Amino acid sequence: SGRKFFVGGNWKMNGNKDEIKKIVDGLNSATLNDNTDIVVSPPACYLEYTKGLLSPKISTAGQNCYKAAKGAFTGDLSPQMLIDVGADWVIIGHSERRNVFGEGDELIAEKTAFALESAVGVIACIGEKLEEREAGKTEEVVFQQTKAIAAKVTNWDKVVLAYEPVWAIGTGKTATPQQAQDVHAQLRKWLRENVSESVANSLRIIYGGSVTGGNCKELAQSPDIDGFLVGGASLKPEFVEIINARG
Ligand code: G2H
Repeated sequence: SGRKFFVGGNWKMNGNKDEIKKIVDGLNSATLNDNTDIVVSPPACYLEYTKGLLSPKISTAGQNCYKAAKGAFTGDLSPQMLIDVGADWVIIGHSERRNVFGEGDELIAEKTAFALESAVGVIACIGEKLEEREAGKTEEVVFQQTKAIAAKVTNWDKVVLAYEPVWAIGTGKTATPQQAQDVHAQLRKWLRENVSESVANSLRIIYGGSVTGGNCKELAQSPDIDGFLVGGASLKPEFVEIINARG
């Protein structure tokens, strides 16, 4: 496809200095595929510590940020702060931000635009809930989420789109390669019709939801799956197999 494989490790609200040191030692001593962009996303308070330990081959990402550089926004942080502690990326609109913290499409789109303007790459997350899939609304939901983001993005060079069906997140239920491929192909078609041919061809669309060392290789064969966003398994040694899933 010409699209460079991209694997992100979303540590969510896990880890402490001891555990992070062990995870990073494991990554630094592993043989990692040079044809993969690798990013890890520790809790924000450990971004600088993690960056300081990591091999320069691996980038870091925030798990969230706000849509302003600074100000009276207690408890939040800005893309400028992420850059200041060495992060190149930020995850925006993860299903836990949407569903636990109530973030909607509009806020997610505004955050995405502001992070990009601030020169932070964005891993923008979308995905349907189980009841939406069962009601046959998967495409409608992911198109609406993508449309909100697309309305505010002018340059897609530093965007990665993560398709994470909510029913597959942390549940041990992975989408089958065919289910994931189908949605990724539909998203690419949507981008072709609503953004541009070149964005449809170049944008990395990665899959997330219970990716493991055991299922990553088969998922990685699908032509429209350009990598993974990995939660639970990114805290474990098998993350290396996932990074190297394309071989
Ligand atoms: C989906 C994924 C990482 P997990 O949230 O973003 O987590 O791999 O644990 O399902």
